[in-house]
Amino acid sequence: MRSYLAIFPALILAACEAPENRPSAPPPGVEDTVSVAGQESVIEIRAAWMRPHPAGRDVTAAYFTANLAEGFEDVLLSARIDGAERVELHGHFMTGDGVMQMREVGPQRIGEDGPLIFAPGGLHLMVFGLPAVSEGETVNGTLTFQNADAVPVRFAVQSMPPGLSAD
Ligand SMILES: [Cu+2]
Repeated sequence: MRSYLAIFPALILAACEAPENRPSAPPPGVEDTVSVAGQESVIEIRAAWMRPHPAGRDVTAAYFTANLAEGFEDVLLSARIDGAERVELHGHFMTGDGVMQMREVGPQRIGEDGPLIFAPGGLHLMVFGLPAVSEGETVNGTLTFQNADAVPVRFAVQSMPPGLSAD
C-alpha cells in the first residue's frame, strides 16, 4: 500500500502538467534554431533535445549545441526547464580506476574555439523533477548566459540524438 501511494501522486502530477509541454503550434524539431542578437552577444542554439524519462524515474538529460558569432565571447551560467524542479550542468569524468562518473560542473565558456556542445557522454543538462515526458513532445526551457542573458530553447523529446535514426 505504501509504495502504491508513493507512485500515485506522481501520476496525477504528470497528467495535470503534461499539456503545458505540448504546445498546439506546429511540432518543432531539433532543427529549430534560436538566435539572440544583442550588443554583447550573438548566440545560436540548435539541436536541442531531451531524452524521454526512463520508466519510473524523474531524472532525465537534455542536450544542445550553442554557437557564437565570430568575435564574441559568452558564458553559460545556468539552465531552466519549464516544469522541472531544477536543472544542473553536468559533465562526465573518468575516475582513477577507469569508471565513468558524472558530476555538476560550473559555468561553461563559449569563445572562438568552437561551439559549446552538450551531447551524450559529455556535458549535459541534468533535469530533476520534471513530470515524465515521452517521445514526440516538446519542452520549453531557458539557457542563461552572462552576455546574451536568457535564451529561450525548445527541446524535442526523442531517444536518439539528432541526425541518427533508430534503425
Ligand atoms: Cu548528469
